[in-house]
Amino acid sequence: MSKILITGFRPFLGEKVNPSEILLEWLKKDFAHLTETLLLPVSFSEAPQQLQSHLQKNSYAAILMLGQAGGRSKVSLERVALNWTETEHPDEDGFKPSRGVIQQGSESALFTALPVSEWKEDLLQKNLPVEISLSAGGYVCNYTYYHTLNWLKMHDKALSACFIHVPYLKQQLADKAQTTPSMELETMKTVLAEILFKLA
Ligand code: PCA
Repeated sequence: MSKILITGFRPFLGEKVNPSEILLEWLKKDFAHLTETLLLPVSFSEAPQQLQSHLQKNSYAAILMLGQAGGRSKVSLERVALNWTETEHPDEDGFKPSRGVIQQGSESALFTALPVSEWKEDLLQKNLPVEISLSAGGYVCNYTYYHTLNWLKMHDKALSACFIHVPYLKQQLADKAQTTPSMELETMKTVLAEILFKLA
C-alpha cells in the first residue's frame, strides 16, 4: 500500500522551532507504517524542487503539507493555492520575490481534491479546533502548495495534496504579544491522527 507523504518546514524568520517539524518527528516515530516524511527548507527555489523530485521517484496515496501560520488559532485546512506571491519577508536564502504570479499562463487558483469539508465537519464534531482557510498566505507555503498542485495536474496524477497550517506552540510566545494565539502540540497531533485515519 502506498504511504501518505507528509511534508513540514524548518524554523524560519527567527523562530527556534517550527511545529510542523516537531510533528514530522512524531510521525516518524508513531506513524512510520502509514507515512513518509519530508522536511523542507523555507526556500522559494528549493522547497517545491525537493518535493517534486520526491514525487518523481515515489508513489504516494496522498500528500499532506504542514506549515506554521503564526497568529492563527485553529488548524487551517487550506482549500486553495493561489497563483500569487506577495510578502515582505525574505526566505532562508535571503531571497524576497517580487509581488506577482507564480506560474505565468497557469490557473489563478488550484483547489485540493481532498475532502476538507468532510474532515472539518467530522473534526468539529469531535470538538477539535479546525477551520477551512481560503488563503495559505503569500509566502513559501502557498508557493510550494501551488507548485505541487500544478505539478500533480501537469503529470495527470490521481492523488491530491492538501496544505494544513498549524498555529504557534506556546513555547514560541515568549517574545510576542500575550494575546497571540497558540495551540498544544497534543491537539495538533490529535487532528493529524484523525485525518490520517480517514486517508488510510
Ligand atoms: N510557514 C510559512 C513558510 C514555512 C512555514 O512553516 C508560510 O506559511 O508560508
